[in-house]
Amino acid sequence: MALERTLSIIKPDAVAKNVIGEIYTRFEKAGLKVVASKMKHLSKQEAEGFYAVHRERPFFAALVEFMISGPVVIQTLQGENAVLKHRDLMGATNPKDAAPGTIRADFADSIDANAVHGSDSLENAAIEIAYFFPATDVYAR
Ligand code: RTP
Ligand code: MG
Repeated sequence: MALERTLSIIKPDAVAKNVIGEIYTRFEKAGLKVVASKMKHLSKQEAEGFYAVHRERPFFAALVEFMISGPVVIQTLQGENAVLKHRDLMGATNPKDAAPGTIRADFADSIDANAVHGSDSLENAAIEIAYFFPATDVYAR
């Protein structure tokens, strides 16, 4: 087991549904600690930069428009196997395929409005954490 950090975003749909606390509780109950946190209404440039890996995909424009449709809550989570543990809590990208009890099964409406983002690898987690948080804003706990 390895102590890891991962980047999590509560997307505009879940913020609008007023379930920030319920989602944080799931992280905490799973042993993930919030070590950095902020609410932010992303600019188009910030959202495009964050999802740059998807820029050639057909859903890119819709994804960016959705991500800037309202404020998001961005956090760094720390814990044993944090990257995979967080992905397991999130559930499948399409909520129709998400296992019962996962965040997307419970709070997501569609593959576009799917409640949360999570880093998909340790390597991407480091890049994504640095994208939103200077090292001085991440707190060892
Ligand atoms: P995320 O990056 O948001 O954590 O989601 P993910 O890894 O489960 O999915 P990814 O393949 O990275 O796609 C990023 C986001 O793009 C939207 N998407 N739409 N219409 C489509 O076929 C489609 N595929 C992906 C989703 O909102 C997904 O979360
Ligand atoms: Mg992804």
